[in-house]
Amino acid sequence: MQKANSSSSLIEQVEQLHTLLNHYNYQYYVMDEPSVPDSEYDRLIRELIAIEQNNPELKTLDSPSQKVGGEPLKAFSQVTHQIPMLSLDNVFSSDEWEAFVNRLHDRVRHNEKIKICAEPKLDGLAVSLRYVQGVLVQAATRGDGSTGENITENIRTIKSIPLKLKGENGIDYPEVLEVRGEVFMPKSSFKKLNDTAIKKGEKSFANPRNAAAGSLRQLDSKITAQRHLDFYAYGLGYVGNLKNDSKVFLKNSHYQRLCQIKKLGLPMCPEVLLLETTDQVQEFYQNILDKREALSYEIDGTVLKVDDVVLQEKLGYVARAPRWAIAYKFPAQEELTIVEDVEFQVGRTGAITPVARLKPVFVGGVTVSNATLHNQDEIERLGLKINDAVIIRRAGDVIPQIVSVVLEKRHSNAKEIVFPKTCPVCDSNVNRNEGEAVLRCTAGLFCQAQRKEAIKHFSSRKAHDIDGLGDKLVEQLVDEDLISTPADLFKLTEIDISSMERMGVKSAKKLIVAIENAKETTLAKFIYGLGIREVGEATANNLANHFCNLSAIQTASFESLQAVDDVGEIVAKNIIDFFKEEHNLVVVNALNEIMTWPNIVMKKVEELPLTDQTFVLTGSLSQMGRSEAKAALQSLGAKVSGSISAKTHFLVAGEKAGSKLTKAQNLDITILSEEDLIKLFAKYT
Ligand code: D41
Repeated sequence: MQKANSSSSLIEQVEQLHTLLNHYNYQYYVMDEPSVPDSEYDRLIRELIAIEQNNPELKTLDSPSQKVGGEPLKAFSQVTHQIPMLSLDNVFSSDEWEAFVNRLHDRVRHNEKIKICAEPKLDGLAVSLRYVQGVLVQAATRGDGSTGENITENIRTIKSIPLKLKGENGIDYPEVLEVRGEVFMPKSSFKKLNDTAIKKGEKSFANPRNAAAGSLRQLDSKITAQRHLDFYAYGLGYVGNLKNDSKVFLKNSHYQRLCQIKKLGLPMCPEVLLLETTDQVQEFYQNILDKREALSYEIDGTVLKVDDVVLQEKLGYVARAPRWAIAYKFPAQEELTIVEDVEFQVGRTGAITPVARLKPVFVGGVTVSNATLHNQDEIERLGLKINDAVIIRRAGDVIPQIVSVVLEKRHSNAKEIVFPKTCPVCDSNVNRNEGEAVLRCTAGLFCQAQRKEAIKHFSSRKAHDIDGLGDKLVEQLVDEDLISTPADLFKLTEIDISSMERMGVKSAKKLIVAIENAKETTLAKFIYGLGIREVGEATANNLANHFCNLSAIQTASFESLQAVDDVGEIVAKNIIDFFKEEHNLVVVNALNEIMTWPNIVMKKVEELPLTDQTFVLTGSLSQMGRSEAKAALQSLGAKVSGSISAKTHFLVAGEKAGSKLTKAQNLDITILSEEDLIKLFAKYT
């Protein structure tokens, strides 16, 4: 019915929001298969709430804004929560957090410090566990907050949830005790579950939360039992009839309550901390954010609770969320955006990579406008077309990925992605090697794009480290035909360089000096700098240590190459193919004339002091970079690995070393400080 003071377009907008949100809710809660990222859902619900606040007549009882969770599934019996399960409001920035704190102080006229119980926000499912006389009698999902589903049988399969509490009935715990917490699927179990599903050609889950939900909603608890779910308690529900004085159990500190629940045998998240003041929250938030990738379970923020239970009661509730608690969420790792175009980039080795140009979107803390699509197979897997709405994900330092296409948002302007028939840069033939997913330009250094990339690689920090030769300058120099191979760099004159855009005489002079200095190098850097496919720093080092001179590497047989550490059939073939190519030989020979490396016959690898010793580096080093330390170790014959195993001999632990340090300690691996490492270098060099 039309209201006098709401425009019909506003009513339409609200109706559209209802339809969309109800649909997304159904997908999320009933099907355990979200169709859009949480951030998109949050944006729409906030939009709806804002309209409702300004136009109360549009707020109906069945509005999605009035819902706490999902409708209960029909197949499980229903459970009415004796005390409703509340929801949490969100904040997304330090400003919003401070506004929350100010409201706390205003409301309670509390000028003293407010203690905060700080918890990670687990990305799982809220459940309520009911213990009567210490025995687990019922477990329910949150459902809509008042009524949930009876999932007792499924919960019983979770190993960390005790079927019987520790301690004595009526003394250590009350007659009736409801514990609330989050059921979640550890990252490792999630990965295993999805890997198996993919192998069997079955559908995989979008994230550990959906996998946990899907596993808890199994009507057959045998399936749940195979899913390896876990649980952390975060609060209490109904508590009744303690024989002595119920206050004995109910300490007035939320944190201490959690500790007490833990004593009864229920797990509590080890990251939970009691903070003395609200000022410490920002630091907690940052620490948890830094640890996020290393944690064994998925989290999407922190939950901050007024610790004092008396104060909690004074603060009370708004709608169905407490005023004394808030979720301070991390920036979303998944967002919705549009693929505006797909372009093809040619890399150093000729690989033609499709790159999606995105409508810029803020995700995982940065603005993203490109995402690699890897290859044709990936595009087919996604079923992607130009102009599609996609979910983009950026987690930690990982490059942004397109997770999926939101098919229900596809319009008639969706366009097929057409792969180029020839190289998009030089128009030469392209081919796709058998067994490989990538398309390659066959022109090698004759292709302008490959030339540019080869020169950038040659002058990069880990190769010849030519300071002042940025990517843009390389591109200009190649475009102006002043250089076409790395060897040409050494023919450049001050005049050539200073004639480039944004290049003064001073920087040209500096660059000439840097190029001159780059002539002095090591064999390992030289090999690395050639940019042979799949020959990275470590392999280049191994090749240099093994063969000791360039011509030995150039003429090595397929078999003798494979005698080198890290070199298998593929890398050996890449090396041979590289040196077979006439245009590469011209460059290598020219460079061989120009470059100098200590011409002493290098020591054979068996004679190096750290041969056969495996090192792992972790934490930050203050006196040198990690890659510098790695290269120095490798030059002494050591192997440097990325992960700790029983085969590791030494762990070099810098500042803020984390899980690797703990693991190394557990395995009794020798731990070296940065100082120890420097002493080691001093001893051998
Ligand atoms: O880790 C969580 N997901 C979490 C959820 C937590 N650590 N604490 C929570 N505390 C509450 C209150 C303050 C209402 C007892 C929660 C939730 N609620 C919650 N989970 C799902 C909806 C609400």
